[in-house]
Amino acid sequence: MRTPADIIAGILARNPRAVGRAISLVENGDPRAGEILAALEDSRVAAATILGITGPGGAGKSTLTGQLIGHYRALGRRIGVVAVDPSSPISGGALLGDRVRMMAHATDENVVVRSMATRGRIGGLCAAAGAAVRIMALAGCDPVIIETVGVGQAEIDVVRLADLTALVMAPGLGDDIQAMKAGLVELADILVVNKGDHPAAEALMLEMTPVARERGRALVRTVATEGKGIAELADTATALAAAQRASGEQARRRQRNREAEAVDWAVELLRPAIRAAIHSAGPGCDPRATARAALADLLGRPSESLPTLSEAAFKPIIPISPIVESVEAAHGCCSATHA
Ligand SMILES: Nc1nc2c(ncn2[C@@H]2O[C@H](COP(=O)(O)OP(=O)(O)OP(=O)(O)O)[C@@H](O)[C@H]2O)c(=O)[nH]1
Ligand SMILES: [Mg+2]
Repeated sequence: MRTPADIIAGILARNPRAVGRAISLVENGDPRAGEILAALEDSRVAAATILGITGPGGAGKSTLTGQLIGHYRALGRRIGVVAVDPSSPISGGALLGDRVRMMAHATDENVVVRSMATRGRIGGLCAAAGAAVRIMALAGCDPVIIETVGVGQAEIDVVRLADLTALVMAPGLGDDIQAMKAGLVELADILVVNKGDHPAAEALMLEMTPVARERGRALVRTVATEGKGIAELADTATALAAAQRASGEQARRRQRNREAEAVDWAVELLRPAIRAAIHSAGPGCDPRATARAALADLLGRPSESLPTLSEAAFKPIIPISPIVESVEAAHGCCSATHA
């Protein structure tokens, strides 16, 4: 299985090794990746639902993902899971735990699982994970689930990869939930209160009910460890995905996501040149000024033509507002609140 044509044939034949090989070629920037990526313009990829699962560490994302796999397998579906690992030493153990949980499906060839590292790159997740998701879809996986380990930026990145995103919350996580509410509640399509068996679950449901209603988001209560609420969660995702497909929202989001992926690749491509320009300019005493001068040099433009640092420096790395607008637009046409 050496040529791109062989690998593509293998993916179409649902060979898990071909799927793994294709993802590795994209991840490693292999020249053969281009031909494989071109093959992903396919009706099977368009038809599959890409479901993002995000939320703070310990909320139960992996347990829920395991249950969703079981649910979809019982329906005879083939499932892909891309588990995103921010590669931090802190979360290393968590990912290992996830792998152990996925082992329940390890011998099932209709469950394709791949862990991907963001390698500490800011916004670097999309670059290869987007391709991984589409490769799995081409191999007949539907849905493809993208699950993050609950750490910072990756939680937002996952929104850019998915057709729809479930934000998993749980009682007793404290400050994390507050942080979640600030940003991710705006971006998520489905709010999940997991650990519904916890004594404080009712309070979190009461807190989230008006939040979901105001924003027209679905709200689902689950007990992942017991499989409760899983069918409702899956049905909600299916209904939302169908509505998004019918309204053209899915196509809009995929276009947006492709653009975000292209931005990531552009930054990756520029990185060595930026590093060289900064190195040759010398360290300087203000790293921000050094960055600006190096970039101006690289672009062959006067530095006055670049945005000022006060404009650029404190903007979020991902421009969130277009995503929020797009999510709002989607919910305008398909608000399904199961509170
Ligand atoms: N009581 C209870 N415990 C749960 C439930 N769901 C998950 N847990 C437990 O919560 C812990 C964390 O679950 P995970 O599925 O690893 O959570 P996660 O969100 O994937 O965590 P990270 O990968 O670290 O971000 C585990 O010990 C689970 O068994 C639930 O519904 N009720
Ligand atoms: Mg996990």
